Amino acid sequence: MDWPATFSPERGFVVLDGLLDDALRERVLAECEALLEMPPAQRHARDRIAQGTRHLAQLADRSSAVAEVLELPRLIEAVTSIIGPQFMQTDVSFRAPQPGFGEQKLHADDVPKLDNGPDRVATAIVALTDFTERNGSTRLVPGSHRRLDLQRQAGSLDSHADEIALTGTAGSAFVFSGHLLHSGTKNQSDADRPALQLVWRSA
Ligand SMILES: O=C(O)CCC(=O)C(=O)O
Repeated sequence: MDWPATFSPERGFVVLDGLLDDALRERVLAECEALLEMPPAQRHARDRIAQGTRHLAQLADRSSAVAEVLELPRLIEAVTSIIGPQFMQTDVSFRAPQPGFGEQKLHADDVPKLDNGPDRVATAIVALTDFTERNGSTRLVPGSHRRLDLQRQAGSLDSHADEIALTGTAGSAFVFSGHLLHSGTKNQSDADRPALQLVWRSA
């Protein structure tokens, strides 16, 4: 697949190959694993296992390694190219579908766009393991942030003819307009598929 290496306004996404080096990726994973092992009384209220998927919430304040990821210049540059330089972080979480789980409907991370005005939301999925065709990689529909007909269907579509699977190596980040239809897919491998899920909104 020919991935855009700089943000493509028409397609609505960019792939940051190797954003995290192995050392930072392993620290993120280790700190997330430690949080997952916390006794229930010490967990964040929004940490949960739901539908075979492990979630950790509000990681900017709970993991120094994740806080470092949020400062990476290539990531900030990609977000800026989608929603401009003034933004706030609205979600910093960890999502790891276990084998057999993770399938979602195609959705957007904002209410449906009613016009083709500027994008207000940017989303990044940071792969903490290789994303393959089988292990629940994220999928998206290129250009759907500008398709008002598809915006109205966000949250109700099981699939779309134009969807693509975002496969890539561990440490890569997929950064896209939060209005783009996207979703997790079913993890058909025998290992968890951990990733960071980051969302920004223009201020
Ligand atoms: O983990 C993924 O691949 C995407 C998850 C997602 O889009 C969501 O949970 O809203």
